[in-house]
Parts: sequence; C-alpha cells; structure tokens
Amino acid sequence: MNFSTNNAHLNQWVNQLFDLCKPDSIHLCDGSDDEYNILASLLVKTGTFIKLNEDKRPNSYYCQSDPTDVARVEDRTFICTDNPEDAGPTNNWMNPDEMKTKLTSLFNGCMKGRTMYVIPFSMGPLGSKISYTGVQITDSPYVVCSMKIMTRMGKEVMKFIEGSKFVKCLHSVGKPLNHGDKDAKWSCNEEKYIVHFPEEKSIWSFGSGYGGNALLGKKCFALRIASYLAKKEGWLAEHMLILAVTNPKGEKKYFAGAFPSACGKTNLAMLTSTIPGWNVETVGDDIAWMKFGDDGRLYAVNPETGFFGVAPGTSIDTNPNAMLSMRQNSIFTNVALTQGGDVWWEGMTKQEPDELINWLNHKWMPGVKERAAHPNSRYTVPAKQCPVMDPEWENPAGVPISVILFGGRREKTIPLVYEAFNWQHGTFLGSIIASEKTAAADGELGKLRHDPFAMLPFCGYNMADYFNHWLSIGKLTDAKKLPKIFSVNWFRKNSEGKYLWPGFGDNIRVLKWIFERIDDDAAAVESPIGYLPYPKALKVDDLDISPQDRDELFYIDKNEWLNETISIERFYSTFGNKIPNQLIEELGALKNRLSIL
Ligand code: OXD
Ligand code: MN
Repeated sequence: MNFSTNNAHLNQWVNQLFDLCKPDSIHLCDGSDDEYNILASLLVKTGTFIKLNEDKRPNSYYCQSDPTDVARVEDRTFICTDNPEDAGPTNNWMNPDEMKTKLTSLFNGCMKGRTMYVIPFSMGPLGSKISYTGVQITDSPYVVCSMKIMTRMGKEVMKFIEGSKFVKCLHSVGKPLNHGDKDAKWSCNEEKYIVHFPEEKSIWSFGSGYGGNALLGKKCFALRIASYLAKKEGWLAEHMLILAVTNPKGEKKYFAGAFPSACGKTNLAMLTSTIPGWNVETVGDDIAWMKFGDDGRLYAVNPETGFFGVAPGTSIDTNPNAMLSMRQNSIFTNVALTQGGDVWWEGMTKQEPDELINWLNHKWMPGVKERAAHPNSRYTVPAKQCPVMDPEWENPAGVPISVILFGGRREKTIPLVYEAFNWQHGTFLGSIIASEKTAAADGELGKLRHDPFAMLPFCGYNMADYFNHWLSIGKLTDAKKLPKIFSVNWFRKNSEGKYLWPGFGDNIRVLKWIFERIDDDAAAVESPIGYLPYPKALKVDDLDISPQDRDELFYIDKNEWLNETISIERFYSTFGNKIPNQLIEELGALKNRLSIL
C-alpha cells in the first residue's frame, strides 16, 4: 500500500498497519458533511443505522449494538509501561513487548473485507497551546461518524499533525469478513483489549465498537494518555465538566467538576437555574484540560466538540438543554425506537409509549420486564447545538477556573457541600471520592468503590504519582490564584431511602454559595471535614424539605466518618509507601478533628 501525505512519519505508520490489518481499501477522512452523510447511508444499508423520522429528528440515526458490547470494559483495559509500578495497583498492566506480540497476532488480518479509515483529529481547538492531535485508524464507519461529532477531525487537522507528535490510535472491531460474508448489524469480538502505551503515546483497541472503548479520542487519549503527558509537562487532564456561573450583577466565574461516570455531569453542566438572575452556561460535560496561563491561573479547554451522554433519565424536566441539543444531527445507541420513527428511553416522558422496539430489538410494551433502553444507552450530539454553550467554549486560550468540585453518588455520610481548607486538603478530598457504581462500565451496580478524582478507570499512570502531581500543581503558582476546592453530594438519602436534595436546577443554590465564597460574600462554619455553609447562607427553607431532612443534608455523623477514614486508610494502603505523606497527614488531621466532635 502506498498511503501518502506530507507527513512521512504518519505515512510509515499507516502503511505498516495496512500491511498488518489487511483491509480491502483505505480512506483518509476529510471530515466533511458529505463524507458523514455517505458513511451514514452506508450504515443504513448494512442495517447498523436506522434513519429516524426526518420530520421529528432531522438527520439523525438509531443504532443497536451487540448486547454484549454496551459499556466500557475496565477489566480488559491495560496500561503497558516498562515498569509495572508506573501503571500502579489501580490499572491492569502487561509487559509492553508481550502485549504487542499478543495484539499483533490479533490485528493480523483483522480488517479483511473492510475499509480502513484514517481519521486525523484534534482534542481541543485547532492551534491552541492546550490542544493535542491524534490519528485514529478504525474499520468502523460508526466510529468515524461518532468521531465527527465528538472531535475536530479531517482535512483542517492535517495541517496540525506534525512529525511524530501525534497520538497513534489503532482500533478494530475485530471481525474480518471473508469473501461473501454478510456483515453483522453490529460487529465486535468476544475478546476485547483496550490497551495504552503511554511511553510511546499509542493506543490499540480491539474487539469493541462502543463508546469509550472505540472512540479513542475520549477516555483513551484525552484522559489516559493525556494524564500521563500532563504529569510530564506540568498540567492537568481531568474527568471534569466545565461550566460558567453568572450572578445577577453579570459577573461570571468558571467551575470545573469531577464526578464519576453517570453521576449527572451532563445535567450539571447544562443546569437550568431555579434562582432568578443566576445563570449557568456550558463549556464541557466530561473532560477538562487545564494549563497555567501567563497570569498564573489555571485555564481549561474542553477537548471535545460533542456530548456522549447517558440517555435514560434525561427529559425536558431534568435537562431541557440536552433535549434541545439532540433535536437533530444526532446518533442514538441502545435506546428504544418508537412506532413513529423517533427515540424513547425510561424517564424521557411521564407517559410510556404504547409500543416500542427496545434496545434488544424486541417488541416492548409498558409492563414488560425487559427495559426499553439499556441503562448505558447514549446520545451523541454536537455541542454547538446546545442552547447554553458559553460564548468562550472554543476559545483557544481556555477559560480561567475559579472553582473545582469533587462529587460522587453517596447515599450516606457526605454532606450536600463543604469547602476544602486549602489546596492540599482539596487534593485529599479528590483522593477520597467514593461512589456507588453505575452502568457506564461493566460490573456490579450500586457497589461503593473508591474513585479518586473520578479518575480510577482513566488515570494513565500510578494513581499515587497522580496524587503527588496534584500536590505539586498547587506549588506552581501563588495560592491565591489557585481554584478553591469543594466537595458536593446530590445523592444523600434519608432513613426511608428518599433523596434529601431535589438536585437538577436547584443545584444552583449550591453553586451560588460556592460563587459567593470565592468573593468572600458567603458565610461558612468550620467543621472537622471542612467549611460548611453557615445556616441560612445556603437557602433551602423555601424548598419542600422537612426541617429534619434539612439538618440531615449537612449532618456529620461521627461514626460514619470514622468508618470512612478506615476505608480511606485501606484504600491508601493499596499504594504501599508511594502514597504522599501530605495525604497521610491530612487523613491523620481529619481523624484528630473527628475525635473531638
Ligand atoms: C463516559 C464515562 O462515557 O465516563 O463519559 O463512562
Ligand atoms: Mn465520563
């Protein structure tokens, strides 16, 4: 094969993989709308896509994956570094040479009967100092269409692919087609490998066509590889939303927030405020790359251009802006298909449709046992269609971050909001995030797991080194210029198992208190765990919450917290003596403060 562009390094890499994967043909993606439409039509022809009713949802497609390929596969995700300690105890590790041998045999001939697509893409605005380019090779036209929505890709990006300074992303669904084979509606392989080689900035993904396993710009590059680069280069690549809060005086502050998968990041990023005069706009819903600006403040960009959001539960009441974003030009995977050729999922409307085709392609009616939509079903939509995008969302310089939020899904123990004493304590708060497991990844639902910085599945190196990196970031600038750090929990329940907090639009009440704390305009009281809102500084008395539940929202239960410290200690011990002393100090100080409660 003779793949030829102006970049000799790229040519050599692509030609080598062409020889290995043995596709029938090769296509360099230009990123045009025409190309997208041609590929979408091809997917309709092969049965992967169903075009939705043009009057209801123009230029949009419905897709059902294979029922075994519905979420990220964390147990099949590897970080391959020369030294296992560099991957750390929270990642799966294999020796890079051994893994390459294994993968080379899997990829050998894996694209037979298919087209090899070459996608040049940029994570972050073109030409920004914060951005980074990559090239994804894939045999999945579904992935190409999704990458068109989720990243800046194609011809324009080619100009920015310099030498070998791009992340090499190789992906195959792992299902070669022999002569005369009919392609499946959704191709994948039972054997899956999502493998990262951070030291050589490359990713090899085999066997899955779904989400973070296959759209390699997202979790694999923008988090796992980028977190490794960020550590080396002194910046932050984080699993964080970015939003802007504006107060009635028109003053605006930017918040970044880390929450584990499927814990409401998209809803928070697009929040519709319930307080007149207070307003939220969106910069990103999943990933933030942050670098120091010349003024010593941290500036963030959203490296993506689309939202790959969890559909169930999304409605005009819970997230009107997401619903408006997906009115057209969208792809829906593993939701249900209505008789009128539109999409539906649990929670979308109060009234369930009389009849549907569910995500498993079965006839579905209200009352049947099977779900209409898979709990990890997704919409893929262009961010520019969101009515509340912040005007600065594509600013190559990024937006200055004043606040960092850390949150999880916790029924108990963690109050609605509290503030860290300082950066070191804030780093401690990030390191102790734990959350009940959701359907975004394979595994047991509802089980509490430690998910530090919401990065457990996404950190491309030893998490203890990552904690150290966060501590060192705090030393790179004047403490006053650093964002202030807060912990939030929208999911606390009362003794009857009912949520204590209404969440959604009312979360603005919490954001308002935080905003005012930055300006020293809101009162707080010191507690053993951090600063809590001074009663009345965070208004809740006009909400339909009993006085008892109101107290519970902020209650610090000494025994629960002591148990929490035991669990943290156990989690820290998995890192042996690599865990930074400063975090051990913070844990000790917390225990001391709790002991006198
Ligand atoms: C996601 C995830 O898809 O975190 O964003 O799983
Ligand atoms: Mn995510």
